[in-house]
Amino acid sequence: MISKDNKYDAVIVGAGVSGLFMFHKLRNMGLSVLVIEKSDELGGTWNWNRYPGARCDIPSLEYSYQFDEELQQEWNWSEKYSAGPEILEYLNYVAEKFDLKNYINFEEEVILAKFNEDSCLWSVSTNKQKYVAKFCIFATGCLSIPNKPEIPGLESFEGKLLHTATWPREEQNFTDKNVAIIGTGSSSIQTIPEIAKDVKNLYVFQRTPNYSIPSNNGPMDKDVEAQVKARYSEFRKENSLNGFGLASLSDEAMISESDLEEVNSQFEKNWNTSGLAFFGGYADIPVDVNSNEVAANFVRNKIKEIVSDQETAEKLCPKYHIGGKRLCVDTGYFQTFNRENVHLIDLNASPIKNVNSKNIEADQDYEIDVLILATGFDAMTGALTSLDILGRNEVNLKDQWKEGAKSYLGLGVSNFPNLFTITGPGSPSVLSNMMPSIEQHVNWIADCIGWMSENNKSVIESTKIAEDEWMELVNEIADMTIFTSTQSWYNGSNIEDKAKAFLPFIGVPVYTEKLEEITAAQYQGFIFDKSN
Ligand code: N01
Repeated sequence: MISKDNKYDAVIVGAGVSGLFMFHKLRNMGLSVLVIEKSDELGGTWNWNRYPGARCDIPSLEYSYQFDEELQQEWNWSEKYSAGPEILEYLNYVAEKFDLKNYINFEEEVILAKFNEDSCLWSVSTNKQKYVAKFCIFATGCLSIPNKPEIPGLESFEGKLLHTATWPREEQNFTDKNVAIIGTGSSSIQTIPEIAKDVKNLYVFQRTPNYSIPSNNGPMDKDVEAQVKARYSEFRKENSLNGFGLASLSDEAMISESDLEEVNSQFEKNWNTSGLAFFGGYADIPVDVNSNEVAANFVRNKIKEIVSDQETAEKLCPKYHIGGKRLCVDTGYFQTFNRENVHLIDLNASPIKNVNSKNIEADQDYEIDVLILATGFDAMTGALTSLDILGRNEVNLKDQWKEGAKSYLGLGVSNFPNLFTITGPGSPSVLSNMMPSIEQHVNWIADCIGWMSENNKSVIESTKIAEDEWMELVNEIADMTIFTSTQSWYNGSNIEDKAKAFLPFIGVPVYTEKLEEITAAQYQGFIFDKSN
């Protein structure tokens, strides 16, 4: 299948969850396909984010491929929430089972993709060679370009500098070390309890606190697993009908219509069982600020119950709407602040003045051996704007998106014919269970390419008008929720100079309905074989 003249029907960028399945689909259709992967290993997110405690906060039985019945029956997860290494093992198993690995060019980085308007082909240049392909598919993930903020003096630090999103493969020994961590998002919340066990001192530099729900993780309940496996496709279907595409806790119950005592006792149950699904525990938490405040307050009270020192507890209590920033799921995060070797530094009260060769200057000097940046990602667009993608008239995608990313369905972009993005901006992606959302996009792209072939179409492109209207809808829906009320990576606020635009489509079932309607109307909003 590897082409001798470097010409392919499709080039796929990235060998993570989406790239692997995309390759499998297109190869089964008889297309010649190449996958290009920057790393020397497959796995995407799960290959890069190897920090201690890395774990999927979506239950294992949901965070897995559903495209192959035999696969979903034969694979057994060891825990309710899988740890990063087990997910990586799973992805390698999938690659082995479906013979995917031999068609991936590892340690190769795409630096330029350019559409040729005469030939209607993409030329894809890497750090090693150049390829030509009819379709160029970006399977580069939503959270893959690390955010490395400007921190004064960081370059003069002489100790070990780590980033959670590019964690080294070798085990890090923190025994008796003084360690600082900057950032308190999901990655940090997962890694802090693990690192705190070994270090001499852990200094947590927090700018904004986060809401976090206990994972209540444990070994996989074999009865639950058997029940799910006995009706896996129905289970998946049911989940796809819930707003975030996840197994839901409740139906349509509203806090605004419920007795507060009952709500709090229900929250108590949810706190002990639910993880992320806590947010969907009542249908009005995402949309009604008063109901949201009831849920937020419940979590704040839990933090104050768990953390002994009330000054620290107060600092750990978020003030914004719950869910405004991505909700976190933890294993003993707040409890960790009861350890004597863990210290919380509130950057709002005392910002970092400077990082020196061996210390951080804030309210006082903190001598450190290791500095961990847990500062997140250039989310949703970073992987597409960190290289040059040139479409019609050599327009660069990063310039086209300067005022805010616009995409049609998160799948196609005007001026970029035959280019597809998997879980691109404007699709549920990060506000859904990524696994089924990825499969939905991969299936759609494969079907679309198949339809084009059957109907003698060679070039597909979304129209600007369809794209504009789609992004208006994305924002209209988001404005009905609490998601736009907070500065977050959902709207680009975490990256200096990035256009502030809310990018995920909220609501898996509505998205699916619209996608199906558009497809049934012969890909309404896309044009085929446009003359140049
Ligand atoms: O990144 P984040 P993350 N000075 O952006 C702080 C997914 N994920 O890697 O909020 C000081 O959430 C920043 O502060 P603020 C999940 O979707 C999934 O933790 O901007 N602090 C924030 O506290 C998640 O949401 C899993 O004020 C600075 C932190 O750094 C997403 O990845 C596991 C700063 C960044 O938090 C990202 O999570 C882990 C500065 N200059 C992650 N700049 C799963 O389980 C930034 N910060 C699947």
